[in-house]
Amino acid sequence: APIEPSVRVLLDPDWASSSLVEDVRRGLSQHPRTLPPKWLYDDRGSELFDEITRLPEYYPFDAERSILKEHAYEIVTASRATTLVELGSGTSEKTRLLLDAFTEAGQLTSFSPVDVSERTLRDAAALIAKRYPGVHVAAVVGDFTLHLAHLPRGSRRMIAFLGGTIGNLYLEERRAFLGALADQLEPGDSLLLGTDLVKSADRLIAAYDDARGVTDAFIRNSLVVLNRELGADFDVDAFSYVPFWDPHMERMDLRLRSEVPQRVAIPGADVVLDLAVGDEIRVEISTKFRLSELAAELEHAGFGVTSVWTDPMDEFALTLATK
Ligand code: AVJ
Repeated sequence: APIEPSVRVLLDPDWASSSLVEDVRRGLSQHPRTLPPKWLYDDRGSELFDEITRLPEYYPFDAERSILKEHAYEIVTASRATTLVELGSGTSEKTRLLLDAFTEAGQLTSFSPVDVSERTLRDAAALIAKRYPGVHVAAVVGDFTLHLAHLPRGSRRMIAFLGGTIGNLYLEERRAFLGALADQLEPGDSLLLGTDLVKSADRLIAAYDDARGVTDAFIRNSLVVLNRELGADFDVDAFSYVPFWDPHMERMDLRLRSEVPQRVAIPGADVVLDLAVGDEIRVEISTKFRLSELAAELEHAGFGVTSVWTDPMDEFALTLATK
């Protein structure tokens, strides 16, 4: 029988509500009004994101998978890791390509997926424990921006941060995150970082404004989360979804725009929001990268770039950086 995965919960039961209140209060007082994207992943949001990854327009998922299909063995052997830690692991679907390569190389003793979504994490951990009976699965329910100091120890770790999720962080957050991560790692540990690359605005906009409106529903679900968690009274249909490419910051900027003058009460955060027609709330950014700048950023944080792999169309990159 497979060894049961262990699940360590670092988020206290109140975390979701207290940190949501703070995030909402702080974010909505900024210009533009901003909601932090981690709140997009409630059960419904996780489902919608899963659907996004299967959209024909959403190229990053397939591009990253094609890199892993082609190069996973090279990646794991280059890392020489025996412990794999995955940040923001979600369903860990693509991670199986890494786990298969680790198995083939006979290299892996333990796997730790880290995610804020406990439900998704428990399901993923159970599946993986079953499929890789020789690997010790130690899942962590945690926020990778807060809990880096509690990353599982282990001899020679590879920290995988896939999917382009780092693109969700604002510049200062990204610097702080990479610096804090580097500080936690021992010499020989490595980071496998997935980043989406700068490309034509048309291609980008299509990926974030899909024909079936799945991304619209995903972004709009942020208001449903506030209604449920904070007793807010957002009229979800009184907004339109406005995704655009910001050429200066080189990032997609995904917003909801008020279509009517409205007052929204968010009692759980003690906030009242007065919105005029055209007022916007930014729900998510998705930064796109250039490889030379990314390497400089990683080096500045304390990493050395070992190798970079891209897909055949050079749309997405996986960078292995070593401490
Ligand atoms: C999961 C953060 C990588 O930025 O492309 C997809 C999230 N948002 N469509 C991304 C997302 C809208 C996605 N990441």
